[in-house]
Amino acid sequence: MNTSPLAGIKIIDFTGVQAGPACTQMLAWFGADVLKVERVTSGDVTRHQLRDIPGIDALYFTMLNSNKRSLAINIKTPQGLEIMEKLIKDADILVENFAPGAMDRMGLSWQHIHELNPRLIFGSVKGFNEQSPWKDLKVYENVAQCAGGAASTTGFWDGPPTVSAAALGDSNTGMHLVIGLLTALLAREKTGAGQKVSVSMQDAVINLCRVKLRDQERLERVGYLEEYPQYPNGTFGDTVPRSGNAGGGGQPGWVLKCKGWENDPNAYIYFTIQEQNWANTCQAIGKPEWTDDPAYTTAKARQPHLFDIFAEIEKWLADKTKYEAVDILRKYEVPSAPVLSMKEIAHDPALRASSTVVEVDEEKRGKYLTVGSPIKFSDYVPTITGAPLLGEHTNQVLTDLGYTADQIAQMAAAEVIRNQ
Ligand code: CAO
Repeated sequence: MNTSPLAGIKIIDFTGVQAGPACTQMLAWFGADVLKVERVTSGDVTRHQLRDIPGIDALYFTMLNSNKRSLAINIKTPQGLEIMEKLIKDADILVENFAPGAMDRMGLSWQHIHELNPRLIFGSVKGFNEQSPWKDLKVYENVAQCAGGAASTTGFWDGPPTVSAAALGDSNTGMHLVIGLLTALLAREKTGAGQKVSVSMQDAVINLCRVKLRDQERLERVGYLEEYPQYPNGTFGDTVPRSGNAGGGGQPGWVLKCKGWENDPNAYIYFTIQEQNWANTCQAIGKPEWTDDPAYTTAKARQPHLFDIFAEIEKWLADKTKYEAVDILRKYEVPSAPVLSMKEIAHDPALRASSTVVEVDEEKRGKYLTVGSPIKFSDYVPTITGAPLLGEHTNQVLTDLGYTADQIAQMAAAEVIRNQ
């Protein structure tokens, strides 16, 4: 019980910003020994971005680098490269997400890494895959959301393409890489060999936008999408339009106003009309007469006046808070949820109890909130610790590699390394 599933797996975390760090952080939560290798000058750029306390590593960094150790070395020096090569020879996984070509320029091509340690699994994140005409581009979150089809299909039809607040380009790509790395670890059990695992941000976004690709195919075949607000009175072009808050599957849904919406931007619920639950839904919203009315009984009959139905439900919601409404709807098995603000999520006792949101106490920063593992195991509970200071573990790592105190001091003086 509570044996770390990845105990003994050594990971070199040569990543920055969000996509790579999100991947290695999750592996650290699962018990891997994750060593973050950073620039001596200032480390991962997120240490300094959007700081809320002067001189203290930003939350952007701490929320993506918990449970890791930090080694600060200049790989562009012969000694720095030598240290990295020693680490590679002894590691199970190396993960990087630098700009295209940066690894090669540092003398760390996949071919060289594979020669140094044929068992090592090499994880790599780039904006675009190797076949892409844009494979040389540097990419951040929203660039990937736009190139992956998410932006063109998000937002309202009369507004511009819209990006999501969810990190579909960054953390999502990191999660895809986690799956790839664990799969390669299993494969290594059989073959003894490591391999390169690549995930591009565009591909990872497309994977999450699969229902929109489904809709493109349907649109090309029949010329309309019956679950979209544009149906039946609006017009369809030749590409999947933005559909506001419409449900993405076969269950129509919409964001509906609740009591207090005039002053509270989040006094809304998401309401889903589940095909097989229509009779219950009518009971729940005080419209039992709709149950057998031919204008309402089937999904097809409801479709042309779906927004009139939602308007009626909003009348029912007018004197109910979002929580009261959901409490009623749950009794009738209507799929619904309150629209939660980040403030509500931050202070939600249930999310704390499940360790989905956790409080960490760090020596310098003090207490702060961060995310915990969304993956729950029956035999393992991850413990979320703080993030390392830049170079906090440099001395320890170099000593373990066999360097003497004198050598470490010389390297620190020459700025080959940085230690605390
Ligand atoms: N020692 C010496 N040099 C180091 C080093 C170390 N420990 N760590 C990094 N560097 C160097 C790199 O070699 C690179 O040098 P060159 O430019 O001379 O080759 C340099 O630091 C900067 O690399 P970078 O990739 O971190 O930074 P960037 O500003 O050029 O690009 C980003 C940032 C995110 C756009 C780019 O890394 C990228 O496109 N990555 C792939 C996609 C990705 O993961 N993006 C998501 C990031 S989350 O939004």
